[in-house]
This record gives sequence, structure tokens and C-alpha cells, in this order.
Amino acid sequence: MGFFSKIKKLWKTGPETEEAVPTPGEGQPVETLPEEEQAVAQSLRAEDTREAGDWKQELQLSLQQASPRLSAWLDIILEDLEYADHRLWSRLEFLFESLEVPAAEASDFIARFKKWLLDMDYEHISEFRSELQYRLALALDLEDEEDERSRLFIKLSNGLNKTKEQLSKRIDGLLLSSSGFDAGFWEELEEILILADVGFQTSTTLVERMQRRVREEKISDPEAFKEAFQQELAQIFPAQPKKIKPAPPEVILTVGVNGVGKTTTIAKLAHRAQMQGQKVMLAAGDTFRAAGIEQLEIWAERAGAGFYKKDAGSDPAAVAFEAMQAALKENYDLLIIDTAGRLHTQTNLMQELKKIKRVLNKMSPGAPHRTMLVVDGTSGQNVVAQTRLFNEGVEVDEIVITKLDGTAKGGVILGIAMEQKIPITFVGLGEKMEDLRPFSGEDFARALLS
Ligand SMILES: Nc1nc2c(ncn2[C@@H]2O[C@H](COP(=O)(O)OP(=O)(O)OP(=O)(O)O)[C@@H](O)[C@H]2O)c(=O)[nH]1
Ligand SMILES: [Mg+2]
Repeated sequence: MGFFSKIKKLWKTGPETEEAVPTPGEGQPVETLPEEEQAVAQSLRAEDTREAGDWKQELQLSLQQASPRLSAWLDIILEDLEYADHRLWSRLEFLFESLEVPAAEASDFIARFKKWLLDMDYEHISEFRSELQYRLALALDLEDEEDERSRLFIKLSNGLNKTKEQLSKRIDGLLLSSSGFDAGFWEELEEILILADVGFQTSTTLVERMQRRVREEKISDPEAFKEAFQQELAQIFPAQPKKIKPAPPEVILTVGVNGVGKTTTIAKLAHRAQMQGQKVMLAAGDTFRAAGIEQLEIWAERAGAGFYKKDAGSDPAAVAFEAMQAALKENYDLLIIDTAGRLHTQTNLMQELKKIKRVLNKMSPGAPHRTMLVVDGTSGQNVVAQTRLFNEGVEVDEIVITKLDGTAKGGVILGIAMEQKIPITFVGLGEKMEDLRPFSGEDFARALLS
């Protein structure tokens, strides 16, 4: 479900049953705006010099295509704009009206986006186009659209640049310099994998699998080898968990050692869920540091999410319990609980996390529905040890790997997937809200080797 409760998906009508796109804005006032503001809105529209003859018509034609083309719609909307000004807002309004998005929800989307631009101090289109497209994709439920998928693939591929240097570029070099798949080739391949933090066991297994494929499929050229290798990499990843929504609130407990990006990841997840129309509450279960509570509060405010806290030093399980009570009472769809990650008191930390789980489960059987381990992609093989530790302590359901944008050690993803068999659900590719991407093993393998 997207952010908008009801939109008319014009593209689903297909070319034969194409309906005429209504021309909004004409004799169809925006219901929620008071008269005065409507007049202002209309006069602002009139000021847009690229009038109905051009962008409106272009956009309408694009909207009538059999499949949605979000990036094409944005190209049309943004073509002659440099900064966020009234023309942008009225054009977005026009897009929403064409899609029959309820007016109140459309203005809410625009208001939130305006606030975000202010918070971030962004003005120029180049600074925010990507975020705008990301929000629209989530709100209009278009994340699976082809344009959007390829945009995200490019992002993933760029994010993995350093890992690619370490892994695929070296494999390319090896394939170029080798005269065949002899013992020396396999030895060197294994070494490249180990150096890229894939892990010893996983590297050995991968090499063995490839040796078998080369033999059985009589692979002789580098291209065929790379294709087979890409398939092998993609197969390592366990299937994504089925998205069954529990009775609300769905509860996510985030765990992980300090500094890995838990709080930022929570903010990004909250942002995604809000954009998808969910009512989200964040709970400050990291009571170890007052700054940790404040940091989460700022993020909650920015994302427009609810927030629950107690004083620093309080029992995290009590925070979780009370936040759950509030979330139940106030009909939240999603509750995400932050936790402290200091490892020097390892046993205590695990006890503390177990207690949070017990308390939640007692109040709402099945909660927390997702115990999400956040790990830092730059810490290489340590990630494998952390995963083992947390999984033994609190049974991890899914893993989020952050900071893949700044590391040459992204190969560790393969090690975790093969050794721990826990699904990786998201990866962090930067510090911005849109930089948390749903993970796909196939895309990862393709991005890594392309
Ligand atoms: N480049 C990059 N930086 C990230 C990413 N995710 C988080 N960070 C940065 O990592 C730093 C630590 O993030 P936090 O979210 O505070 O980490 P934490 O796990 O909550 O840390 P503690 O609360 O101290 O345990 C921040 O500067 C984030 O901006 C990412 O995907 N890429
Ligand atoms: Mg934190």
C-alpha cells in the first residue's frame, strides 16, 4: 500500500481500454484549501509560463502510457526548473490530481516535502530530485516500476564501487591474465575472495562450486565464467522473509553493537514506512546515553513519527513495555525500538535484550515480530562474529548492513549469507533517508560483477 489511500492507477487500464485523463484544476477546486488559498494556488498556476500547451499535455500523454514511468513524469515536471518554487508545487498537485489522489493527502505529501527541504536546507533540484522520486515511488507504490528499479540498481552499483575495486576488478584481471582454469587460477581466485572479506569458508565453498560448474558445463571463456559466478553468488542468499503483517502494531526490535548505524537505520525505516502510509512510533530503548535519546527524538520529529522515551538510565524493558502500551492504545501500525549497543557488558546487554523480548511478548504474543540486527559493512569479518553472538543471544530474524558505500569489504555480505543463513533485508548506502535500500541478492551479485 502506498501513502495515498486511493489513487487512480491510469496505467493499469492498458492501451486498449485507455481512459481520457481528466484535466484537473479546471472547475475542480482542491477541496481542502480555503477559498483564499485556492485563488492564490490558481494564480500561481497561471504564472507558470510553460502552460498547459506543453508540460501538462506532455505529462498527460506520459500518464496514459501502459506502464508507469515515474522518472519520465519527473523529467517533464522538472524540465525547466532549477529551484523548488511554486511551479514545482503546482505541477506536483497537477500530477496528484491526474492520479486522483485525495486532495488532503496530496497536500500532506507536499507539505512534508517542503518541510524536509527546509530541514535539510536544500533548494536546487539536483540536491533533492532523487529524494523526491524516492518519496513518490513509495507513496504511489511504484517501487517495483522498471525505471525505479534501474535507478536503485545504479545506486547500489555506485555504492559498491570500493568493493568492486577489491573484488570484481581483480577477478577481471585474473581472467585476462590466465590462460585457462588451472590450479594457479583457482588458488588466486580464492585469495581474491578472502582479501575482499568474503571469509575463508565461504571462499573455499564458492571456489569448489565454480570448479564443478566449469567442469560440468565445459565453461571455457571469461564471459561464461562471470555469468556462472554471478549466478552462484545470487544463490547464496536465503529467500526474503514473507511479508505477513501481524495485527498492529508490528514491532521491530533493533540490536547491534555501538556505532554501527542503528539509530540512523531506524530513522530511515520510519521514513519509508511513513511514506508508505503507516503510522509509526519510535521508542528510545537506548537509555544508556541521554544523547542517544535526543538523537532519536530529532529523527522522529523529522520523519513525523510518534516518539516514546523515559529518562536516561531507565530500564529499557520498561521503555519497550510502555511504548507498546501507547502504540496499542493510539493505533500505531509500526513500533520500532532502539537499543544500546555497548559490548563491554556483553552478558548484561544480552540479558537486557532478552528481557525486552520477554516483556513485549507477554503483552502481545508474537512481538517483537522482527529482531533486526544492524551491522557495519566496514568492519569486515567482525560482522560475522557479531552476527553469531547476537543470533545466539536473541535469535536474529533479519540483518541490515550499513555503510556499504564507504567500504571495500562488502564481500562480507556473502560470508554472512552463507554461514548464518539469516536474510539480509536492507542495505545502507549513505547517510540520507533514501539511502536505505531493500536488499536483493540477485541485484547485489549483478552490481558486484558488472
Ligand atoms: N556512509 C554511511 N554512513 C552511515 C550509514 N548508516 C549510518 N551511518 C553513519 O554512522 C554513524 C553512526 O550512526 P548511528 O545511527 O548513530 O549508530 P548507532 O548504532 O545508533 O550508534 P550508538 O547509538 O552510538 O550505538 C552516523 O554518523 C551515521 O550517519 C550508511 O549507510 N552509510
Ligand atoms: Mg544509537
